[in-house]
Amino acid sequence: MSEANTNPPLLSIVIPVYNEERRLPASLAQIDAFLATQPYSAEVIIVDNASSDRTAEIGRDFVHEHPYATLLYEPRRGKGAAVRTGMLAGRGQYLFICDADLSMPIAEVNKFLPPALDDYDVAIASREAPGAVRYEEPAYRHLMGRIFNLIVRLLAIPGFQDTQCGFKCFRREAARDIFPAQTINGWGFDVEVLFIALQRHYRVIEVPIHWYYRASSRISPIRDSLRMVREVIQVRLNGWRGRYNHPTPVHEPGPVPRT
Ligand SMILES: Nc1nc2c(ncn2[C@@H]2O[C@H](COP(=O)(O)OP(=O)(O)OP(=O)(O)O)[C@@H](O)[C@H]2O)c(=O)[nH]1
Ligand SMILES: [Mg+2]
Repeated sequence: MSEANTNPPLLSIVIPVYNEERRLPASLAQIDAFLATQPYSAEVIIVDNASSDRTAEIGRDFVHEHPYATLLYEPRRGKGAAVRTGMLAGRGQYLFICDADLSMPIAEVNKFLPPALDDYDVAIASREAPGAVRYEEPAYRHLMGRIFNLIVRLLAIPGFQDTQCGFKCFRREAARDIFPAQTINGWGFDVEVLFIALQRHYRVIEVPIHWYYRASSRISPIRDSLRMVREVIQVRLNGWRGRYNHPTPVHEPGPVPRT
């Protein structure tokens, strides 16, 4: 890595974090070791909202020791809110959403970058596309994911087998057009940003990855699943009402203006 502080980097890695004191230190260490071996420049943006454990402190310490890293605080709750803030703050040519659990090994990020991949606007990691491998996932979690995907395909986005994986790469121009129009702050934001991307005719592709299940205490299977279905319905209604039809000016920070 070089000159990450002066010139815009090639890659921004955006990590939403909520109560990640157990997983974050190892993940940041792995990302740091990986980036040190890569020829391109990169930055890391950690976005916390109201973690009640030592997450913010861990982030602060890391940022102190690594000039290419930034810690942001997002007052609105939810993964979607944190991701939007990070994606709009990133300076990279490619902006990569990255779950703190690194259930996709970070080295796979190169599958989303030139020279491996270039001809796209949005590339989403897929655990279902041909070539993908899932390790250690309990059958009930896979089943829940398949049912949710069916709902997503019926109601909002036909044609994508996995919209929910926490690793997605956006070309800068696409990110700066799509994320200001995002209205959903919860888990359903993935469906919304893909819906907006497709409506605006961006090239969205699936990238098969190797994915390791990591148990999470953040998702409540029943409550969050119902909320996510409501959010998918909201995306469908927003689409019908034309809410995503017009470009939304970037207003940072503060509430996202509605179209
Ligand atoms: N900032 C922020 N991050 C969040 C919030 N909720 C979840 N996250 C982050 O979103 C990422 C994904 O969360 P996980 O708990 O791994 O959920 P998941 O990957 O969908 O579910 P699993 O398959 O069980 O791992 C992690 O980096 C979390 O820290 C939130 O409210 N705010
Ligand atoms: Mg996870």
